Amino acid sequence: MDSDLALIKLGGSIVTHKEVPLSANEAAIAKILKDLSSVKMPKILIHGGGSFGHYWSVKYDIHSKPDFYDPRGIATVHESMISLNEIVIKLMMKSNMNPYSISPSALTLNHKPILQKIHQLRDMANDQIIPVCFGDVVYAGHRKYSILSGDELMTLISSVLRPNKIIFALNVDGIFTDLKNRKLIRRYDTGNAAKFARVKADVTGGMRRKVREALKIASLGLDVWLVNGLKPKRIAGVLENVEVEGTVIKGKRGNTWNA
Ligand code: IP8
Repeated sequence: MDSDLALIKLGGSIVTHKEVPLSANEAAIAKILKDLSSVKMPKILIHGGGSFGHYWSVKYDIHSKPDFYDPRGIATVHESMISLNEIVIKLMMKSNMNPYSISPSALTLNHKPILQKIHQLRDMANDQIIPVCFGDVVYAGHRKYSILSGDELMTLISSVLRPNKIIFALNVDGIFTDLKNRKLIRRYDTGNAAKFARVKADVTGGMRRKVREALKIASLGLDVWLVNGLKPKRIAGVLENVEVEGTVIKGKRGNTWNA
């Protein structure tokens, strides 16, 4: 059975000013937290890297492919993600939430979920603690490292915990049929072959990666929402079953997607 649990990813374009290196968008984060703090359901939060982790991973040419990378780069990317995470955690404390930061290294081994650890996230969420994880550079064994994106974490956690609310918060309203006329796809049934807009990719695949991970999750039979996190009440609205502007990808077991 799918559990009463929300899994929410705040994208890097929401938690940071993407164009300004090492600049957190504290105002946007605080607004989202204000809405979220009034919704009582158990939650797990994930956040992206934006102008922190992505900025440094581009500079040091570190990718999702396990490889030998500059140790200074690995330390720098990780340190920047810890700094960004600390900002998010502090804002959550201010919003009277009970966050608990967990590094993705503690939840995964070679990009696979450590089941017991992932199950503990739900136990913690049921105790009104909000586990907060983030995209990061992780050790991949044999002197290799790789970027594990927050989007990938969404899929790993969804596959184990089957949350009933899975939300990717973006800086756009959802998925558009094409970028020119910006016609929003409000509901996407994975059986149909819809053409998604081609969008600019960043180091971990940007929107394309997000859509691919969302479709993977939907193929587990779980609904996935993509909503604009910069517009008030959209994330909270999904949690409260209020109809909001955005895209819902309807879950259907077995469908796969090659994006
Ligand atoms: O922003 C990747 O996480 P994402 C974070 O969810 C790093 O793709 C360290 C690049």
